[in-house]
Amino acid sequence: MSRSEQDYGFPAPLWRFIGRARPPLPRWRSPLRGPWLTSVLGLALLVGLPIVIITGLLSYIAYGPQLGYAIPPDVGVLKLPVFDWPTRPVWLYRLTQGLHVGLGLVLVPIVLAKLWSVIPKLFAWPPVRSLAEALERVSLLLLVGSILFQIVTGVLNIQYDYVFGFSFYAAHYTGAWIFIGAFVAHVAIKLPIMLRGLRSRSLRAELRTPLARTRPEHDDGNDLVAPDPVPPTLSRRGLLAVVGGGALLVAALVSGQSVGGVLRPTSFLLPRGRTIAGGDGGPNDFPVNRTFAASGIDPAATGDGWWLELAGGRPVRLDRAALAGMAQHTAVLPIACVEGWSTVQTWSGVRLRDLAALAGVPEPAAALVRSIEQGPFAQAALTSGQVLDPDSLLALHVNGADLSPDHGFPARVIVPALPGVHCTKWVRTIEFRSA
Ligand SMILES: Nc1nc2c(c(=O)[nH]1)N[C@H]1C(S)=C(S)[C@@H](COP(=O)(O)O)O[C@H]1N2
Ligand SMILES: [Mo]
Repeated sequence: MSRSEQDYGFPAPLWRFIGRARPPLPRWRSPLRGPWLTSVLGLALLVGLPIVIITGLLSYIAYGPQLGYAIPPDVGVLKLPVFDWPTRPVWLYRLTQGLHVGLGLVLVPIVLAKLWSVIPKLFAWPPVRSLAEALERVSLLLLVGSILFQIVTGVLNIQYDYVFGFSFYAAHYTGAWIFIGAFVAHVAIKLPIMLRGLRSRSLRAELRTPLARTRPEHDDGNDLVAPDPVPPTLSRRGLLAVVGGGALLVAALVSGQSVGGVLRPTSFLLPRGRTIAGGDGGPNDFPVNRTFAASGIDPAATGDGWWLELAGGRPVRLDRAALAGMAQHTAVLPIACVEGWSTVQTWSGVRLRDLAALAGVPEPAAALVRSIEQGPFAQAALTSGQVLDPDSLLALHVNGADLSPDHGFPARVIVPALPGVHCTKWVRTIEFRSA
């Protein structure tokens, strides 16, 4: 027991009894644990996690929940004040979602190191010593449980490994709010302790301290410093190098899927970062999420008999030749998937606003796009601003060639800054809604 009995107002005999009743809990004896180390790791997370939180919430808003087709469809009391997701800059969702997934992964080694640094507290005896401490420990249970839950569900989702029997979106969104609440409470409680911890040692001096001169930290009464430390086998700077190196390694292994270019082939570990549609270096040779074969669409449905239906105003039917006969527009736009990967290509086709005008709804309040495909990606909603942007297309071509079946032939939606999941492929119907 690292604290004196007077601290908690227990009568001395009771305190001695509690001490003797201690079960054989593991004793944590690393000489590296202490308030300074925990504070340094905490500071890194205090800077990084808010970015992951905010970009995650922005992703929910980017789905356009106000249009009624977002996932999760119903978030109950966890509603956010939403706004129409802009179409400029065109790389907005690429940036926010690349950061959410990429930084989220990069922080995993730091989260694990932080948990390692505070693990003695999990085994502190007695487990609670006051009501305030009991409340704090419940909030820590929520904090640690929710961040591990967010990491596990997030990683499984970007690996397309839906081993859990619940909706990823609903679970990750709910988990996010539990984490946000616990995180805010934790920062409020610990900020002064963290600042004191940071001031207790000099980072520069620590980075110059080799193993031979590594000594345990001064105990600030927070149960982190081992009462009976073993000799160090690693210096504190060595530990920071392992953790920082781990974060950098993750960055090197995942950033290629969002940054692209020469870094694309480095995105090992991620299923869509390196995969390419044809592998032939041709115009359609860029990452594909769901192949035509996987969509289960009958190939006959996308052949010569295919037509596009415009609804909501004057009903119009257009076959591919009719669409190709309309004014064509070309735009260089990213597809940015919610799973973090993105790819920038040169798309050509008919402007969505021209199709809206043709249908007699030149100023639509929204548009609902339906695919030939059935299932969760069968429909997506667009805001007025997304329909009217001059670069918003029903694309027929990519990089000068016909879209390949995998990329949505005969026609797909591509809209600047729109989450990839709403860039519907194998389009059947566009319904323009009046105000
Ligand atoms: N009809 C249909 N459209 C779709 C999909 C799909 O599975 N079916 N996948 C969406 C997703 S999740 C993304 S990120 C983009 C880009 O995926 P792609 O590479 O499969 O085209 O297309 C979107 N459009
Ligand atoms: Mo996606």
